[in-house]
Amino acid sequence: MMSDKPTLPKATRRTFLKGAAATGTGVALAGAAKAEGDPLITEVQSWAQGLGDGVDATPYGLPIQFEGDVVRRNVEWLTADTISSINFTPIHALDGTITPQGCAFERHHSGAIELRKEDYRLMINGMVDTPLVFSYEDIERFPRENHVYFCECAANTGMEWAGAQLNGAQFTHGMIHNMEYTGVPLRTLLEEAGLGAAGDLSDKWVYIEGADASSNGRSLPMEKALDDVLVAFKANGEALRMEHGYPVRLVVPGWEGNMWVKWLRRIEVMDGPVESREETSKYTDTLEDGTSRKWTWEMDAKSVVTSPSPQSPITHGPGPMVISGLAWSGRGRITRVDVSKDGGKTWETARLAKPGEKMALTRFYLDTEWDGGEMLLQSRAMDETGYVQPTKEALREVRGENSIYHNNCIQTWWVKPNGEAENVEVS
Ligand SMILES: Nc1nc2c(c(=O)[nH]1)N[C@H]1C(S)=C(S)[C@@H](COP(=O)(O)O)O[C@H]1N2
Ligand SMILES: [Mo]
Repeated sequence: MMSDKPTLPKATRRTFLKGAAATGTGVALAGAAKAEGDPLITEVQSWAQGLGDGVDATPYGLPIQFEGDVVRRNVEWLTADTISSINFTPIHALDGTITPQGCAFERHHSGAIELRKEDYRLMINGMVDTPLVFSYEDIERFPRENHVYFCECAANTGMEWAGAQLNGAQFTHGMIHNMEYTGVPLRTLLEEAGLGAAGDLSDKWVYIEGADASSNGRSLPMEKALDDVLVAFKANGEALRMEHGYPVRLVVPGWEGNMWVKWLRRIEVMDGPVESREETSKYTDTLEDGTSRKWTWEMDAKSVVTSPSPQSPITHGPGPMVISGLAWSGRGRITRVDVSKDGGKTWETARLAKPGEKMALTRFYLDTEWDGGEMLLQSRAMDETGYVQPTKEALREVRGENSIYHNNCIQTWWVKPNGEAENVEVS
């Protein structure tokens, strides 16, 4: 991140200017502070006059104290207590795409449980040739895979249906995280138990339960179970955190977070869905006419500008600036993201930091100039199926305002001349 304080060393500065000319953003104005009269340049600082911490000061490191406000946060009035509740990833302060586990949102129905690997058991039963029980160690002996996927709670952005409500990308869009999972394909374990007894697999289901009191039971069509679902035990290289399902959770790429059963305990092969609480009274969408949609598993393409945003105002004045955000789709790759500064009247195509990956977060940037005026900032994602993220108005026309889940509308931030931003609705 460019600060407006230090003067860049000559060589760096020249390369930098060349780069700036190439992208045509005229970044030459940024970083124009003077060395003269700046004690941070002219005087030897305290940190250069003594020794720093030894290597074992923090055997498992935490972020430096100055980043101490980049934490998960909950919204107290949303739920009666913190046991059956949710908190939000500080997406306004992160960059790149990988969410560190320590600040990845949590959603529990009966609290996060402490389950030792030694006490861990996974049962596969029902219409299988041989019902099996795996220990943690057993699972680690099957061939494993690594994949990066986003997990989005279906309730993400759910508070915004009726109007702009929560003031910050963390709260409007922070029920999402994106990690690199290590795990065994669910297919492998089902095949180990043998699916001959299930006969024709095209109309079969699996019912998935967690070991916590809520169990969070969900039915999953066999087709998905045999496709890309993972029985995961590592995230971002290390063991799952307790709050994310240690020691083993289900990873259901592109599908609503509720199906990502944590503390995975039992998988039953069945000839139909269970229609449990979590897939009937919850995680269904009531439409205008009072009927409800069910089995809305896939997360539609969505995006949000993470900076600037209400918790991440512009602090540097007019001139070069980076607008940044995240885009994702439960149906595959993000192919393009457009950014509007005028509430959707005109659009510019953003730069994707990397080509979109299937069912994973994609980082976008718009390297641009700020004239110091107001902006109505929006982003609009497109995925490989040709789907375009809808406006709030368009979504309401189809879905009405009774919904909680699956709100993937275009978000607007009103950026003011003083650099502050506010959650507003323009369509
Ligand atoms: N066993 C169990 N699994 C669960 C839940 C739960 O309460 N218990 N919550 C679900 C919901 S609603 C979501 S959105 C995701 C959240 O995963 P996270 O807490 O790792 O962010 O886990 C799902 N899996
Ligand atoms: Mo959820």
